[in-house]
This record gives sequence, structure tokens and C-alpha cells, in this order.
Amino acid sequence: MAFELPELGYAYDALEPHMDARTMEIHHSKHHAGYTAKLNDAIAGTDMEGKSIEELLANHSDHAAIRNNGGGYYNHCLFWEVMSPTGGGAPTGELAAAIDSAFGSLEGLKEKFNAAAATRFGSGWAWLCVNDGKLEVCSSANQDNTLMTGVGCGGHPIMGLDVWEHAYYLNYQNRRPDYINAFWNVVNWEAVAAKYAAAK
Ligand code: MN3
Repeated sequence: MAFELPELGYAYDALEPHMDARTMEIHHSKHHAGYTAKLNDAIAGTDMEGKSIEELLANHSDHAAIRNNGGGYYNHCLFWEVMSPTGGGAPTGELAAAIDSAFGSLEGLKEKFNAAAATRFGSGWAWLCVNDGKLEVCSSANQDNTLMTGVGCGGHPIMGLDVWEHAYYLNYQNRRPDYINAFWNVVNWEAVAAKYAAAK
């Protein structure tokens, strides 16, 4: 059973002006589709076929094609889910309480997450993850994520921001910090809260 490119829950132009339509279209229909196809090629006919993506990332990330394409497949699935045209604002309930407890406030989380995203040299991702029940922020290189070993941080990712240039260059050129700030306007806190509840 092959992995499938997921449909976005919204139109390519739905996150404008924060995420532009052209970038969203290329990012989903070319980049994410490419990772998905190459992941399927890498597992076809091997004993990795039929395993969940989480299982592949946790146990086979020493295999370069799984690390790069399995990571790319998983990371982008998460990225699309944690954004929404009706996103932004602030989290509520248990997630809000956990953020206050770990970072002092939502502003404290933003400061830490923005720094992780801005200082990741070259291509990679910034993460909010649940590690042993606690919220943590970190970043990883390339298509690595916190489910893999040897990433420098661990846990289950519940929010991720793609800081590869392909994620922002058309709209923001070299201004990665502007793109990072814009992300907060489209964060789907309900989706992040559901992932938090499942992961903690
Ligand atoms: Mn990307």
C-alpha cells in the first residue's frame, strides 16, 4: 500500500496574503508530491512496505531515501494540517495551559520558536513537540524531524514550520523572519491542540 499525497483542507490561495497561492501550489503539487513518489519508490518491494510513516522514521532513518523522502512526506503532511484560513489568534484549553507552563506565555513560545526557525542555517524545520509529556521547541536540518534518531531533540511533533527557501522565497525573498511572523496568522490552533492531546 503506497503513501498518497494528501489533499489540502483549503484552496491554494486560501492562506493569502501570508502564504501566497503560487508557493502553496508548487510546494504541495511539486515538492510534496516528489517526496511522496520517491518514498514509495524507496520502499517498493522491500520489507519496509506496509509500515506506517512513524515506524519508518523511527526505525529506518539511517536509510537516506527514507530520511529525506519519508521525512519530507511526513513533515509536509503535518505542515498543511497546522495551517488554516481561519487560523491565527491564540490557543485555548489544555494546550494554552501547557504553553503557559512551558514558555511562560504564548509570546514566550513565539519568541523561542521564531529564534529556532530563524537561526536554522540553510534548509530545515522548526518544531513544537511533546517530549515525555512536556512541550519543547527545537529545529532540525533538511527533512529531519524529532521522530528520527540523531536529530538533537526528540518527541512527537505537533506543529512544524518549513524554513526551506522553497517555502517562502517567491513571496518573501530572503526575508525569512517576515515569513516566520506571518505563519502565526494562519496557525490552526485546534489542529495543534488535537495533536497535543494525542501525543501527551
Ligand atoms: Mn517544503
